[in-house]
Amino acid sequence: MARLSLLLLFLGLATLTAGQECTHPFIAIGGLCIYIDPWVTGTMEEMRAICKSHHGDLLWFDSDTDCDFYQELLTHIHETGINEKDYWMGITDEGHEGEWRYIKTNQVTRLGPPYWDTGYPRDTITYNCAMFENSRQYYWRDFSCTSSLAAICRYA
Ligand SMILES: [Ca+2]
Repeated sequence: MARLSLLLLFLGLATLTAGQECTHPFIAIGGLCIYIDPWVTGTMEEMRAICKSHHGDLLWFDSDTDCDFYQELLTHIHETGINEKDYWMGITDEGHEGEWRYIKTNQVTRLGPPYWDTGYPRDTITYNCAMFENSRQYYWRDFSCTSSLAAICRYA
């Protein structure tokens, strides 16, 4: 009987993990809870405030070597037809020029492929915020933080 209960417990946990629940307006993408509104745009700071008002933050990755989430995010963006926009993510080198860190975790991001576009980020204090650019097939580039873009929020 104890063995059966244990089995049921394991099955229950497995179901919970597979059918990940996200709080509105977040939806499950690649194992994370993500919120994207392509019609709301603002500076990186403004968009971060919007993410935070939904108990999230601008997108950060847990591991630079795990491309699965990135792949599923891009598939979602293309399949839902919101692939004509550029999006902020939570990466900056503001205050530590040349060292790009996730705002949420303060972890240093890896440079080069598979995320950053060739030649980016550049060596300038004019561009201190990172974005996914539609015209670069959503490879990352550095950009002026005061530009007006949509954002990808992740539940925090
Ligand atoms: Ca910079």
